[in-house]
Amino acid sequence: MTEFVRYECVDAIATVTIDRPAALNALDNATKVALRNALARAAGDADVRAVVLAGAGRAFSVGQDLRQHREQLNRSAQAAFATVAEHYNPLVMALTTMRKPVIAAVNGVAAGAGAALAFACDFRILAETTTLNLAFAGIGLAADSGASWTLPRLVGHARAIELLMLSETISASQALELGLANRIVPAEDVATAANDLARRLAAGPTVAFAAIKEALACSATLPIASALAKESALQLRVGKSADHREAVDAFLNKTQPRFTGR
Ligand code: T3D
Repeated sequence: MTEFVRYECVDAIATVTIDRPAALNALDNATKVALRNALARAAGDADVRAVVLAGAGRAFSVGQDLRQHREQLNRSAQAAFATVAEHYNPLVMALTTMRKPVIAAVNGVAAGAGAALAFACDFRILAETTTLNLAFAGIGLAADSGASWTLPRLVGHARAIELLMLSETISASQALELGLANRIVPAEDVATAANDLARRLAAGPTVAFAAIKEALACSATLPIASALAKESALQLRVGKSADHREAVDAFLNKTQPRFTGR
């Protein structure tokens, strides 16, 4: 828990909440560092088996804090853009390589790096009132925070280029149609829906989930033979897990498996 990011852990679910509601959870450096630390904490805690990323107040996050950005830009572009390597890249790596499922509870507007953080999660639950805007080109920038990697995977190249170049605001229902949202719910139900999904995932085969993420992350850029070799190596790793034995025994005994995440 810090001034700008809350960390709560209940029943194997870590909830990380960006908590600058007065600034629509704009990401200044202090917030980015706190977020990076919170995600590292969730990643490093073997008892955490699912993570929820949320925003406090009416926004998920409006991305880079443009007030701080202007101050830094006034010093030098070097100073302003150091944050990409120092903060945004580690944040996206933490989410995409987290060895447990991560759910974005998108309670409200998500823009720029805020939207990109949601895209780096494994699931996105959107409030039906949420809007998304890639925003980068709107302020004369290219994509960062992994948007050039996640977006085409989620929606394909043609839609990705449209979303990035036109910077148009899209509604939650458009996001659902495009494949950017897994589901949309009334605003007051976002936290519950995210928590319900997290509870279900936290009771699942965590080692297998980590391998599914790893396989999908590299499959798009591998030739089929290499993708098959990767699947086979991962399957061997997962095959040694206690959860695999438990599930096979449970199936053959006609009982329900009790996954422990190991
Ligand atoms: O080195 C680097 O920094 C590169 C990294 C870049 C990563 C990025 O994220 S780039 C993209 C940055 N984000 C944006 O460009 C989004 C800017 N915001 C907006 O376009 C709109 O605010 C929204 C579409 C997100 C929401 O619109 P709306 O009508 O709901 O709210 P609003 O009235 O525009 O904003 C409310 C307040 O939040 C307002 O402050 P005020 O007037 O009440 O004092 C506004 O200035 C402030 N705000 C919104 N976004 C930001 C922000 N303040 C600082 N930074 C923001 N990103």
